[in-house]
Amino acid sequence: MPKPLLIGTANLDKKKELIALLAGLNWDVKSLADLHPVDAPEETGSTFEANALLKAQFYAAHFQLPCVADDSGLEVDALGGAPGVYSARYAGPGCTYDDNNEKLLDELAQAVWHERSARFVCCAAYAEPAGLSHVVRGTVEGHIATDCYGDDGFGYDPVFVPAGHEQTFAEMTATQKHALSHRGNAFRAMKAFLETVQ
Ligand code: ITT
Repeated sequence: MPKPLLIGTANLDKKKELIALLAGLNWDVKSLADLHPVDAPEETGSTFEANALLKAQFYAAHFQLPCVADDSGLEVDALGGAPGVYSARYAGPGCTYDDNNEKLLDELAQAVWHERSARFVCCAAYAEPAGLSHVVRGTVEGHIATDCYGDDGFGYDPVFVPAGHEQTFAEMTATQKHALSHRGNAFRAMKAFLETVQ
């Protein structure tokens, strides 16, 4: 009988990616939509690791289920690593993905290609109600495009061109993105860990 594993994210775009990335595991994968509603915890950490662990531990304790969560975002070198852990709310409270991309493109308006280097980071955390936890990090290097391109994916995908490619993540299929992405890298490592604690 597979053990239950909760995906602890309130972001439906991330949830869709995590379900795809965790496919094939011998765990009974559940999302927050399968359980009673709960407010997301405040992300008070200053690192992706701390926030990923905080979310996994919060949902694991609240639902008394083993849980995986991710904290992720975009680090732009010319902006000193911003938006970083503030990626979701870069353009202010209640902002949309489009607001964030518009702000980012404005900030980089004067930057030429080699000044537009950036990376996506994803820290994935696993936590059990009894206390066992495990955190892994995945990254993907790339550049910020000069405009938005493509309709797939979410968040900053229309402005992120992974290194060695000419299309943004939003111009790629989900399968192509997962093969390269920060979340793909983090959750391939997490999947290997989950196979050992089943
Ligand atoms: P949860 O905390 O409930 O998981 P969230 O959206 O608040 O949802 P984060 O705090 O980790 O999650 O913020 C991640 C933000 O970083 C996300 O809202 C996007 O703006 C951006 N981001 C992360 N991964 C991305 C990806 O694969 N493609 C594009 N943007 C991404």
